[in-house]
Amino acid sequence: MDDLRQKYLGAIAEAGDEGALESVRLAALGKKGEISLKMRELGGMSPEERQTAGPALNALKDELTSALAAKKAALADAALNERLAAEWLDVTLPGRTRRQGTIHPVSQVTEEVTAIFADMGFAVAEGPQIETDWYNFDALNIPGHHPARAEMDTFYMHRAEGDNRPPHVLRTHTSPVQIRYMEKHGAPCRIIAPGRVYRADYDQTHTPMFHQVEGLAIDRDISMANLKWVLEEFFSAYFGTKVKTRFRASHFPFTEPSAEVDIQCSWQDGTVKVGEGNDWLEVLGSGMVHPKVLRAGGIDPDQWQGFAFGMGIDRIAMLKYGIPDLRAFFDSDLRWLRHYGFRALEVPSIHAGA
Ligand code: 2NM
Repeated sequence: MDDLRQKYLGAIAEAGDEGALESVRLAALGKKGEISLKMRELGGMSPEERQTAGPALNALKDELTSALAAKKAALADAALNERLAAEWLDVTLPGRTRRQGTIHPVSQVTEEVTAIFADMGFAVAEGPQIETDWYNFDALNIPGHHPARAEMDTFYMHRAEGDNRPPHVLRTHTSPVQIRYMEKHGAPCRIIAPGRVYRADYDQTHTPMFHQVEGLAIDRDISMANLKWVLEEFFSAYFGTKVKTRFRASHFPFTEPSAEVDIQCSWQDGTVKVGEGNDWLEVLGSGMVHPKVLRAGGIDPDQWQGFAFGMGIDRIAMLKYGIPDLRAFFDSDLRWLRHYGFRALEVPSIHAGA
């Protein structure tokens, strides 16, 4: 009995992991374990023998069971300590910072323009960038022979032979958005339509994709005077200083009369400053919406009239933020984006001025 005791207590002490410990348990106390077999032999003993062997075997079984449990707990403790040491984590370490992206000047300026016109009661309208030639041209009183319709200015969508849907183009202005808005909502209306437009043109000052914002205000008695006030209010808010405008007679198919609008500026050492000086900078086209255009939008020109205007977002972004090269806008150069981009959610500091 003592040999058995020594043998299994020794084996338990030596077991290095739970698997080894379980083997020891099975060898001693399992169904075919040495001690279990010995207990089965009790039945064949004389009562006297059984009286001493029985309690002794039971006591040994209890002792080994306790020793196994104690060792199992000790092994689990050791395993946990090992894990805690290996998975040690310094929660005081600073986080790994990831460089934040920036808001593109075009997005920033679109937001600024939208906010200013929203204050004057203009809603924002949007529409598809791929348009039918009816929405992009015919509805705007641009006839088939007009130069703006020539292949060289307009991107036409490819058409498979036998496709007899009307020709589709990449919109060359956001005016089709205004036609769709008139059709859907009727008069009166006051909207701006900012967005991407496309023209087959690429040089120092033109990119084949650029951004426009157009405005449209229709009511019973809207006039050029309202247009002039709205534009001066807009430019003054946008540039943060009183800006005078100059209207020059012009011509567009979709407006009559039409005017090109200049803003007051100064030229000094090759840089422009808006809102001061005696020079003028052309920034905008505008006019009273042509009766044919109103009719194309489903609005009765004998009942309603209104103004419309269009300007380049990229252009006014360059002017306000001193960005010299238009083509860099669309190069996705990270150094340029970090330099001219705006930080998202930037909290104004007390130094930034309210
Ligand atoms: C310009 C110049 C003048 C214009 C016209 C319209 C519409 F759809 F209402 F007829 N939207 N925008 C317009 C008028 C655009 O851009 C230089």
